[in-house]
Amino acid sequence: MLKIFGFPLSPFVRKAAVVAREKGVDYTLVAVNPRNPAADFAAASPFRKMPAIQDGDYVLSDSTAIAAYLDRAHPEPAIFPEGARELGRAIWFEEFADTIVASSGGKVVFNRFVGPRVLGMPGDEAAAEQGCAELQPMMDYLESQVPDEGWLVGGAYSIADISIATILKTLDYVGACADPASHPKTAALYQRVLARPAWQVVLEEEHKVTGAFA
Ligand SMILES: N[C@@H](CCC(=O)N[C@@H](CS)C(=O)NCC(=O)O)C(=O)O
Repeated sequence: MLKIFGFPLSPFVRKAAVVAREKGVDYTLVAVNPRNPAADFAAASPFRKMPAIQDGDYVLSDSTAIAAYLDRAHPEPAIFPEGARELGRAIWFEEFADTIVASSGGKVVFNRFVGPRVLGMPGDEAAAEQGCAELQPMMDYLESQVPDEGWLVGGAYSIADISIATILKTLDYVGACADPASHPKTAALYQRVLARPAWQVVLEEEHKVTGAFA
């Protein structure tokens, strides 16, 4: 069975898990400690980043690489769009979520949740505040891009929706998610994504783990 190495609070680990579930691929989530990596995790992730996967004799790290691998290995349902313009735009939203939003959001999540609740170390509130301020124009941009209904790119659910929803879910742990009052289209898209059956399964498994730190 496919192994996904990681901790479910991570937006990137959740992305890999959701892509697998959307495709009906069964997997085991294997908890990791990047500071003291087990041999199988270290072999799959050369720089100790999560997620990584082990699929038989094949190993791979990075959520974007894993999503692309799973999409090609299990083509139905496709999560990367076919058309050139749609593919480009879907990957843009994935990169926007993974690099731009995650960079600022990480300051909030680390200092208000991971540090104090998971690692037992005090958070840096000034850094968290800075992250919150940086997030505002990103949320405004997102709100300008989300359609009134349906999905972000080309009318079909894709890696774009998955990537945006997974970073919003992690931000939700610190209440830094899209405010329905000020970003209603983003908030509605987020709820549409979370209502999908694959997400429901992933989130139920996740809350069993993260509930211990709530
Ligand atoms: N671009 C990578 C980012 C992976 C990443 O930074 N993961 C974080 C968790 S959210 C991690 O492994 N942090 C542990 C560490 O850096 O030691 C991806 O999409 O998988």
